[in-house]
Amino acid sequence: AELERTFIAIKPDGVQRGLISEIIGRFERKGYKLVAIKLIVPTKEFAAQHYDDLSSRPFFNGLCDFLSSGPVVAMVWEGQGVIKYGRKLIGATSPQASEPGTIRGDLCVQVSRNIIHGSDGPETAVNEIGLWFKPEELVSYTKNDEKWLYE
Ligand code: YYY
Ligand code: MG
Repeated sequence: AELERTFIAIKPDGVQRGLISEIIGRFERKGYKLVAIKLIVPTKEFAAQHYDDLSSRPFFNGLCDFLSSGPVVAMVWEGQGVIKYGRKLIGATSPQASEPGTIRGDLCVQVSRNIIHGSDGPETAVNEIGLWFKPEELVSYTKNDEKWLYE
């Protein structure tokens, strides 16, 4: 059905805290389709590329150290409105401001340990998917429930 795709990553804190299935479950139950997934420990250089637009911010160095400190679950999710609605599922950047019911609102406390990343728009989605995945790592398939999710 809908080919909109976004890049979602469970950061090292989310992995270490045992929240992989909880986070994947929320995207899965919503009705989005997983089209790529891998567990990877990014280098600091790779983390800096990923967060390239934040390089002038005071927290940039710590952020890149943190993202490269352990395994990250890198994923691509597909579905109608998944970029914008994925950000809604995730919640506000600071967990102190994230609404209850969102991933950050329900599952974490501090902005620098906010467990998940999601692309913030169509352009960043394309760039981030291209940075983290080779084209052949994206799997196109028909999911059985699509005919019940989309008319
Ligand atoms: O897209 P999102 O993750 O919600 O926030 P960004 O503004 O892109 O910042 C990326 C990342 O940086 C954020 O998830 C945590 C960290 N960070 C921080 O440690 N301290 C801040 N004041 C702002 C962001
Ligand atoms: Mg961002």
